[in-house]
Amino acid sequence: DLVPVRRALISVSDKTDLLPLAEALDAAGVEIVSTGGSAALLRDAGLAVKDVAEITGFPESLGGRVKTLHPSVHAGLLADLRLEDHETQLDALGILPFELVVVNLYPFVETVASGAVGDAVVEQIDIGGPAMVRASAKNFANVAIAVSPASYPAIIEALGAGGTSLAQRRELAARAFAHTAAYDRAVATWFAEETLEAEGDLPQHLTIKAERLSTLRYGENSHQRAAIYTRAGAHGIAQAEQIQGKEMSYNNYVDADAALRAAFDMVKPAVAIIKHANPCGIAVAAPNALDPIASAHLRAHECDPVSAFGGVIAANRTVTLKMAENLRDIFTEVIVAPDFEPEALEVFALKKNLRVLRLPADWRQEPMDVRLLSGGLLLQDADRFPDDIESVAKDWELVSGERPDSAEEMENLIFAWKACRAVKSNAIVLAQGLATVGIGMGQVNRVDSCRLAVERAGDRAAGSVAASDAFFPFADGPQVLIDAGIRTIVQPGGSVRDQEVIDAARAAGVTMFFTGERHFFH
Ligand code: 93A
Repeated sequence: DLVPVRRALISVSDKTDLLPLAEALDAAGVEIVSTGGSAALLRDAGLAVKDVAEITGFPESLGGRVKTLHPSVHAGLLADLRLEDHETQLDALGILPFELVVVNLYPFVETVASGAVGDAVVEQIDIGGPAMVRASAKNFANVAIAVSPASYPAIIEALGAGGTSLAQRRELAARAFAHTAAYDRAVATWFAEETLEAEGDLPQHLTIKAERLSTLRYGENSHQRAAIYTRAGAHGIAQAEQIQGKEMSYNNYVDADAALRAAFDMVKPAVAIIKHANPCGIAVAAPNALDPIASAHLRAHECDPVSAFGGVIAANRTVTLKMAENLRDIFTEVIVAPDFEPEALEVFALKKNLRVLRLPADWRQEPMDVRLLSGGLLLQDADRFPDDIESVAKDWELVSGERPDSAEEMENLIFAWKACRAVKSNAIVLAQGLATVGIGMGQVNRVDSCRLAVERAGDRAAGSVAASDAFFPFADGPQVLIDAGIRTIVQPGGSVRDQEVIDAARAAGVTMFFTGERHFFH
């Protein structure tokens, strides 16, 4: 079953180790037939090569799309010389058979990985190559097909042994079909994704690749195993640098991410303090504050100093010495920020247990949210505010009372509305001067969230603005806010009882806006 090699067809994109193979073929007296680039390389090395065009009598055309797609090539690959009839027909057609085919395909996967799109990728879909590979592999009784430089040494060895063996050709054929199958799968995947992307759709298939970064002491509770995983190319909390402190826990990571969500929704210097994934204070720096981030922290802390004990803090600016000093006597689990003044780190160094995390330089909110379910998962666009929320807010529907007369009032209302997104539903946020003063979170009815927010705010409720993450189903919730002296309420609107809610606001002379957009967070 040895098939001596008399004629070889070479057409490769990856030209690694081609020369030693071609030299061995040449030395063994094998005739080499080859395509444009491959032929040029071999000729440059001084080897005798015949152009495919000489065999086909047809020039390489259409910018290379048609090179080897010709019966003179394919009859030479597919003829089964165990059959007398095939041999006679080849003779009659004046076609010579190939006993060795060396082909690897256009670098499709590499082209996609390089970031190419559209026609540039389509042009890298090899048609003639796979046709030759599959033809030769089907005809393994007569032809040896090499799709990878890794197969060359065994072929060189076979030349010396008088030809390729059936076992060798069969193994090469199996690899060849695996190669073209993988190639077509890559093409199909690209098409599917490109099409969905073009239609603005979510992906049909989802592969989330993550590598274990480290095991954690335990999970949410001490009897649960846990580890943190990092996704390649991501720039999130998982990639943050821990500068000091005890090992990060599972809950620390969850809370740190929640804190970032709240702090980075704000454009001005802002701080969020989180407990159990919920904010107990979010604030922007006071106007004209000498040390804006320190000011933001103190104001966030004042919202609920009791709950802030053992909190997780995120700042959206470099943490200053002043802020570090203010934190000296406040028990804090974690602080995460884009950076820290060296002097701030010196102060933190005295608090050995405090975990200090520096964000990756290109930290950004994830564009998508994933949540595991039993038997599947949920994927959604991340909940975002428009970058131009100030101009969007100009179009909020005023359903009761007067439009706030100062820009500061409006800014405060937008602040409360944004802060709502970081609070677990049902969320009610009371704010004054760009700082939360009362937060009602995670209640299963909205009126309880209103009561909680008002209770937390105490005498600060009067004169504050309120934001609700979703519409009020009844007038009872807004009534709690109104009775506490809140003058302005922002909410999505859209309840069947909107009119009752509007009437309650109007009766109290309270300003109410409908945003038309909900910000549930579960
Ligand atoms: O454009 S093709 O699909 N049409 C063909 O007829 C054809 N024949 C060989 N691509 C074709 N090839 C591919 O060209 C081979 O699979 C190989 O990857 C490449 C080698 O081209 P060159 O020898 O010019 O570098």
